[in-house]
Amino acid sequence: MALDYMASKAKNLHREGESFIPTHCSYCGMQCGMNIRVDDKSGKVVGIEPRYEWPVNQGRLCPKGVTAYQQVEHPDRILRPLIKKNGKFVESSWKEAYDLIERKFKEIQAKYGKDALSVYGGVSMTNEKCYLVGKYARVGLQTKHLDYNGRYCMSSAAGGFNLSLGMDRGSTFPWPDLMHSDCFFLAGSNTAECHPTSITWFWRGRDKGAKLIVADPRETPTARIADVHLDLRPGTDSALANGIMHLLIKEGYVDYEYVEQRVNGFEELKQVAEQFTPEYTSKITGVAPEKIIKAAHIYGQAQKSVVMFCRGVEQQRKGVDNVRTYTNLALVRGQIGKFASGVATLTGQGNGQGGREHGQKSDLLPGYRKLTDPEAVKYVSKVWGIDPSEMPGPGVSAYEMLDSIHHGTVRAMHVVCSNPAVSSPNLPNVWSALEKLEFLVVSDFFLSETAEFADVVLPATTWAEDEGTTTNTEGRVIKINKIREPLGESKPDWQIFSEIADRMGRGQHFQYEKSEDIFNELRLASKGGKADYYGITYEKIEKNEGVFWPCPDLEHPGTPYVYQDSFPTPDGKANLLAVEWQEPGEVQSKEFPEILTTGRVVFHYLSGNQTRRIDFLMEQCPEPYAEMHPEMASRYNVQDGDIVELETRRSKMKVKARITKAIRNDTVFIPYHWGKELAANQLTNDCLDPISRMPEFKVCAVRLRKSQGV
Ligand SMILES: Nc1nc2c(c(=O)[nH]1)N[C@H]1C(S)=C(S)[C@@H](COP(=O)(O)OP(=O)(O)OC[C@H]3O[C@@H](n4cnc5c(=O)[nH]c(N)nc54)[C@H](O)[C@@H]3O)O[C@H]1N2
Ligand SMILES: Nc1nc2c(c(=O)[nH]1)N[C@H]1C(S)=C(S)[C@@H](COP(=O)(O)OP(=O)(O)OC[C@H]3O[C@@H](n4cnc5c(=O)[nH]c(N)nc54)[C@H](O)[C@@H]3O)O[C@H]1N2
Ligand code: SF4
Ligand SMILES: [Mo]
Repeated sequence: MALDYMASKAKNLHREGESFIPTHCSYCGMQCGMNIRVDDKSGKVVGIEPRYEWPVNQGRLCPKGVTAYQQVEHPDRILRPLIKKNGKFVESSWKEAYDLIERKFKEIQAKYGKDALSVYGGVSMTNEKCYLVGKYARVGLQTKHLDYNGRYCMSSAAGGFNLSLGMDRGSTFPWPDLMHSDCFFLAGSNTAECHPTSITWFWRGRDKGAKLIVADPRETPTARIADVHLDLRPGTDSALANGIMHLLIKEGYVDYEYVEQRVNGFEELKQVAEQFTPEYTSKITGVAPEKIIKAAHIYGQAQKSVVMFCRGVEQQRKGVDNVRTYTNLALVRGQIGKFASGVATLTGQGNGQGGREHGQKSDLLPGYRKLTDPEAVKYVSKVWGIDPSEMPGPGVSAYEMLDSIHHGTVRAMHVVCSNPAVSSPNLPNVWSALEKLEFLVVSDFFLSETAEFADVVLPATTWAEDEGTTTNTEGRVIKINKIREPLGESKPDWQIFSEIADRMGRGQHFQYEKSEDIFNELRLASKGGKADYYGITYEKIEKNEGVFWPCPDLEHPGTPYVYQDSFPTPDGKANLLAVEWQEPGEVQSKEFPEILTTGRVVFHYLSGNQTRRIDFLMEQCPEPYAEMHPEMASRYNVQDGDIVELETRRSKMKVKARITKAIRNDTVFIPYHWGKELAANQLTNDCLDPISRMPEFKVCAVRLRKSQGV
């Protein structure tokens, strides 16, 4: 009935002379279903309509989603390769660009060794491209230096889930389950702005009485609708989670049967949690004891609860610990592996999930196989047709790769689908590194701040000009459809990788005619790994509203719920983490007395290179600002709209003050979607989590003053 209604609604949207091609949004990990409207005569993209039948968004789209199509025919598109000559970009042919790349790559490798080349990838690409970028670096360029922007995004969740649950799948349940849950515990997630179409699932749940707990230093639009808002001091998440654990244990909310059968480490955890009384926890976190008690009661009493977190808890020096201490809560309540309950990290980028499974990370091979495992190397080498001795070993993480330019380890870089000159921490250090590179190639469809540093810019296609698959926040593998032919002379990334590999004399390993050929190779390469895609085909995805991995064979229906019977750890049990809280990498001092945190607004996406070009989004939010509490503003004699100068140990910048009670009075928040002098990342700390190597974007010490000039 509901579906009939939705189908008829979708039908009514169809216009004469236009085709409607189903696909998914180019932006966040919700991967909302949408139809792209194409003018039949010109073949041009003219608009967008939601897909009412798609289970995850059911017709809803956010402001970025409804304008996503405007990227495709945008006048700023790069249509031909660009070569920098005398400091200016000049259009060139593909042949000229490839000639130069081949010559420089070969020269640099001959002079400094194979590993002097590096590849920096991104997960707005399809699974096919994310898989191939790994093979391109390791087989095409024969370098170990490969990493990607997901290192800044979800690596702490990945690290935490691997250690606690034995595998890194972002969600343990499908999203529509949420409306049947009794309690949502959201930590460090501004869902209403960053995964807006998720909010309706919470509302549906709340219509039936479900409760919402939000842990965030700001009273975000998400926190505003919460039953309890835990307004913690940035960087204190594991203490907060331990404080709630203390109460779950003390007040009899532990599911001892589940713990006994399925979980290791309860006694150690109990010992650590003992000291985290509400008062002690409050002292560290700044959250009132009553709120901690209320949250513990709500969460403890819920029969079907979900703990969900996002970058607020992950982008910290102790991001992995944070993820694990929040996961502890779901484990002791016996919630994981069941309907409408469990644990999830909200996937950031469109293909943040799939893009980290198939060997784009410096230490991983397809299917989550490890580069340090000789059997894994043997298996993947066979699929790739190389000798295992030719497989480069593990490289270093994204930020470390950029930093290593200063040490002469990395001499040239190919950046694909990322804009690290905006998105990296401690930008002054990154900018000088990019300047030092002997040769930089950037593949993008819009000229980014990173591309401005490049010697050669290659025009890639947008998501609408090629087909492929992505894996959404649920772990559901879905199909992205080709909407139109590539604009100008732009080419899909997989074709660019294959052509450069061919120039490097490795063309025999890159014989593909279409994305599906690559997907079929990925299926084989992932076969038997934890993220097993072998049983997934394009046809199966289209027939079934996507397929959840793992899916080991063609008859297998896919796995919407993971960990139902056991965890993929050596003993089949999950591992609790007992850990003391530690201060963030940088704490407030007399010199730098306030806390700086950074994040997002609903109207912009990541480095902003895509959304800063969309008029509607720019009208809504043209520039960054510093959000601060009236009490902080009065400490510095700042009025709303004044220009303030913020300074950290790295650098300083000027932005407008936005005064609001919706933030702690010791914390300043700046959205990071702008570059150059407007980049929040000039200020952030490049301190890394020891396990995930993720930078601490969410906490550093800052001082501010009212600025006299602009
Ligand atoms: N509109 C929009 N949507 C997006 C994106 C975008 O750029 N714009 N990007 C996508 C991507 S790639 C990602 S990764 C996700 C990110 O989605 P989110 O993680 O939800 O977004 P952020 O704004 O980075 O951070 C979330 C919240 O963490 C809070 N926070 C800061 N410090 C702490 C802390 O120490 N502890 C806790 N508990 N919270 C803290 C911030 O106040 C903020 O409200 O969004 C995806 N969706
Ligand atoms: N201070 C601070 N910094 C942060 C964060 C934070 O919260 N605070 N969050 C971090 C997070 S979670 C993330 S995900 C990163 C993101 O950081 P980036 O990866 O640098 O951000 P994007 O804007 O997604 O950059 C993608 C680029 O690739 C292009 N592009 C998009 N799709 C394709 C494609 O298919 N092919 C090619 N070749 N190009 C494509 C876009 O035009 C854009 O220029 O930023 C991180 N940095
Ligand atoms: S919620 Fe995410 S996937 Fe959905 S329309 Fe918005 S940006 Fe696109
Ligand atoms: Mo992200």
